[in-house]
Amino acid sequence: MALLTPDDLQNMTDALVENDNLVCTLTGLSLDRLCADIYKTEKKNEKIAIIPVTAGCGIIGRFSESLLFTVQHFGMDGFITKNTDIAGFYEAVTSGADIILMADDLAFVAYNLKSQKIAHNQICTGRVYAEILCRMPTPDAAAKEVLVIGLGKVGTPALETFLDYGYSISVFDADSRRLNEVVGGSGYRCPPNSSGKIKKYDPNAGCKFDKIFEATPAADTVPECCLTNGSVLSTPGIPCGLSKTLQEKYNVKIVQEPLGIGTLSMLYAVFDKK
Ligand code: NAI
Ligand code: PYL
Ligand code: MG
Repeated sequence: MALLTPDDLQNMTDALVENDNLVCTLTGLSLDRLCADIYKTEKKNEKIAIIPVTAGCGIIGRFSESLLFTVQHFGMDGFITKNTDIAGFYEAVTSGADIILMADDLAFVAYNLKSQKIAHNQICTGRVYAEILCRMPTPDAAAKEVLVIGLGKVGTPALETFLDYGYSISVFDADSRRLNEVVGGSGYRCPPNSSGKIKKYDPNAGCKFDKIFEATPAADTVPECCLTNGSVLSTPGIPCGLSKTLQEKYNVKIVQEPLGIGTLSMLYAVFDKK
């Protein structure tokens, strides 16, 4: 998994606030209302413990602080444990935490200690960034078309969401084996390609997309030929897959933030049902 750096998180607080406003403009729902509606859950004064983890590449500067900002920005009660790792887990439980957030190099999870619900960052991130596109009003209800670039652990759960909403999905991944797996509807976590709803993106076909989802660790993955004026790009991928030049040329609206949106999605995934 591509690991965040302290630099990635430098402007995270501003980015979360700006993206919350943009999502509200695009979908009519603030990020927390959107997540409540996705999972049909609600927050109920849960106490959220954030445990810094030293395993693997260790503590990432601004990581725990960014999680705490997210929790508090959306009106929840949170704290960072003074201890790390197992001692931090003990501290969280004995301090009365209801939910813990913790990440090593392979997994970032939210765990509800009372209900035992668990959520994974990659799945919840893919879901919420896809839901943002699905919940935007589409002028022509029949034209449910989306381009998905990057079919890894974040992009694949997004496909399930697009299929649930009845989208026709054009897909691209630099790894041709992965691309073929997804189009064939087999392989790791691949949703079945029901009724040929998932097809390979053909850059020579001249298709333009109002809605684009990107989840890769590479830059410049969004080609000019897929853009139209006012396209919306929903992208958890770091760095951004669209150059500044193309963003300005096509007036692209970009939903992108390095950590908070996915974290909020994880928290609502483990809250209790409404
Ligand atoms: P992954 O490694 O599972 O999947 C990435 C996919 O992108 C792979 O299938 C790879 O073949 C493909 N890819 C790489 N370069 C490409 C290119 N130039 N063109 C097209 N496809 C390309 O990674 P994962 O976990 O799905 O993460 C994707 C990105 O999302 C990473 O940048 C990661 O840091 C970021 N991320 C962001 C989060 C957020 O909250 N903003 C949360 C989780 C991940
Ligand atoms: C959750 C992010 C999104 C992108 N890459 C993922 C990542 O950076 N994971 C590693 C998180 C490690 C956190 C570190 C700490 O500070 O507690 N162990
Ligand atoms: Mg990218």
